[in-house]
Amino acid sequence: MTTLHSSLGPNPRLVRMFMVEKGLEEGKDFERVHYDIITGENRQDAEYCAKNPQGTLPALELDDGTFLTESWPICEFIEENHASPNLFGETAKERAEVRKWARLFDQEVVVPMTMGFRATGGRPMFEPRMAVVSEGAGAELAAMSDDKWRWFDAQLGGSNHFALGRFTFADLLVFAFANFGFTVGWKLPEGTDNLARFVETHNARPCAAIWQQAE
Ligand SMILES: N[C@@H](CCC(=O)N[C@@H](CS)C(=O)NCC(=O)O)C(=O)O
Repeated sequence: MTTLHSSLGPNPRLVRMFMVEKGLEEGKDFERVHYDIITGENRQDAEYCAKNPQGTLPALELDDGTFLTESWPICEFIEENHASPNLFGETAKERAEVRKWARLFDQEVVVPMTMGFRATGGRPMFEPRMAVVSEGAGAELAAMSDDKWRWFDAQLGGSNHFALGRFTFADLLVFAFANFGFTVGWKLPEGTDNLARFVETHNARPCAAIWQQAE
């Protein structure tokens, strides 16, 4: 059976949310193996690191032993094998639109937000495990990311979808990282009422339940 190597954190949860949206069930369609990233279990597991030299989670292990890493490409792999419901776009133009929003969010929000968190609130947890920037730089990155959340809020306007006028991977990515923020004490920045409505709306989706589950 396909195995999802998973842990605490937004990236494994993004993939798990994607699987829920696809109607894929844990125990039936895939099994999940959990790693305790707080104790560094993933990085101490030689077999895991041989298959994924980054040592990070998630990874998707296929029946033939293929080991896929990086959350977004894993989601695209799942999309190609489970066409319905479509989450990346039906045509080349649609896929370009969905990937545009996802790429913008990944670069402009996810990178500064996660680097900022690791250097500030998450510092005690991350400093012993990986290189983190100074607390001052972390605060600047967090502020840059909040500015971009505001930009995304303005782009969203009155819609609850970033692309194609329907729920896509771009929405899932934004929704997942908003939820990640909430779990670590972050709040949507002032002046992001559109995003607040977006989050409230998508909270009704079954995939939102992933954020209520203990690991
Ligand atoms: N770019 C990767 C990021 C993976 C990542 O940083 N995962 C975190 C969990 S959200 C992790 O493995 N942290 C533990 C560690 O780095 O030891 C992806 O999209 O999957």
